[in-house]
Amino acid sequence: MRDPSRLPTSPGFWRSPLRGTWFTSVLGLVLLVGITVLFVTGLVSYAAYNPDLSPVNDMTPDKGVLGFYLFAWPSGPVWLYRFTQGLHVTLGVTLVPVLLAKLWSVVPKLFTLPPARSVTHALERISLLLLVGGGLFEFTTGVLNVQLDYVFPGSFYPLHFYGAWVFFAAFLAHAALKTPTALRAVRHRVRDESELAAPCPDAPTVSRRGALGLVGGGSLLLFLTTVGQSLGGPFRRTALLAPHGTADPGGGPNGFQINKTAAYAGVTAADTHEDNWRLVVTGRTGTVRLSRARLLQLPLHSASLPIACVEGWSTADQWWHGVRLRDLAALVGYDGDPPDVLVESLQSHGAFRRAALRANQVADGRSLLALYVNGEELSPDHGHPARIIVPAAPGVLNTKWVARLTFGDL
Ligand code: HEM
Ligand SMILES: Nc1nc2c(c(=O)[nH]1)N[C@H]1C(S)=C(S)[C@@H](COP(=O)(O)O)O[C@H]1N2
Ligand SMILES: [Mo]
Repeated sequence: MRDPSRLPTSPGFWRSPLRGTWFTSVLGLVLLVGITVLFVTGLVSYAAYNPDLSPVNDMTPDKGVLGFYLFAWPSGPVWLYRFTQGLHVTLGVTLVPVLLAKLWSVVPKLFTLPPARSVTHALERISLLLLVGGGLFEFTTGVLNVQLDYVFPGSFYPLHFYGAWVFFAAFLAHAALKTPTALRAVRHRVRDESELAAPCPDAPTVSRRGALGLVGGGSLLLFLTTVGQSLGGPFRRTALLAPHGTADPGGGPNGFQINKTAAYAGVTAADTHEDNWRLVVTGRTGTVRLSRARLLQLPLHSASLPIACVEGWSTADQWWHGVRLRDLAALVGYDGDPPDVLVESLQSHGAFRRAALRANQVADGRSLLALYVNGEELSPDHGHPARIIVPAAPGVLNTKWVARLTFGDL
């Protein structure tokens, strides 16, 4: 028998007996559901930042019409962002083996020659380039951001956001073309009528079902070693693939995950000392400066709320104690309906040193300028002497080491 070819552009080069419409279709249908959920939860996460409220919240200021769907992020249920973003990150990590297997299953198609037989064929191949490139790009940027802690400082959000739209457009076109084939193949167990089936296959070393089992097993393993970071509490220890919380929070009331430490933020003990620290609150009736002692004379309230980071990790509910944001708004002339607020921290550099909260978040009685957590003073790394905590909001909006609150319509 003559060796058909040694070049990947020849169909004979590809020998795996696993390739065929059925195998590709099963993986494709899993991606169809999974990637749709990823796209929706991703857009939801962007909306949760309230980027249309103030430029300080917006990580992708050039979004233009892509911001058409933005809405006022609600302040309940308290676990809302914990759920949507935990789902986004956990599902993204879990789908990695499925994506890689899907690409492997169609790789002969990427090499076919001539590159384009007609204009239509050329357009189709360009859309496949955007699909494959976009898919790899979105999964890579997502995983790098979660795993490597801002490898691209400041620029991750626009890359991942614009990339998502390009990828999803190509994905929709592909899904529209292939879903009928995929459903037929899975229903009638069609196997090898496709060009994907190797013309001279090697002897099988694993069945197609066995190969799917391996992919599923890989996904399950990734799921089990990731999901704990979104459950928090004792489950965090099972999140072997979650390198975050490298600053050891220790035990006790402040013993939950830390994002950026006080040292990282350049916030010193002198800055936060009672003698030096004042909370500056500005509003309709002017500015008041409150010492910690003065703050403690205001009515104190409690709320059980989680911290849920964009990176996918979250904590179980912590018990926060402090001054309600709406009471602080009332101090500067907003009785009744409080407006938006711009929150600024002592931190002088870094993306998350300030954030804007919407009126609906300020009005929620569970939104606090917290001074205590779980019955103890905030530790330096959790934002001593005072931090924001808002129900259902992404961690980014829970500014630590607060120095200044400016109430008014933003
Ligand atoms: C990240 C997502 C995806 C990527 C990167 C991807 C990539 C590809 C590529 C490059 C091809 C070969 C080009 C062609 O035959 O026209 C292909 C074929 C195919 N895809 Fe996808 N795909 C994805 C998602 C999906 C989804 C969601 C479905 C199901 C609705 C699907 C079902 C199929 C089917 C049925 C084929 C043809 C198989 C055959 O020719 O026998 N794919 N895919
Ligand atoms: N000033 C300031 N506040 C901040 C941040 C920051 O970098 N600087 N990080 C935010 C992010 S991204 C998260 S997830 C939460 C984490 O809070 P924790 O470290 O107390 O768990 O703090 C938020 N508050
Ligand atoms: Mo975060």
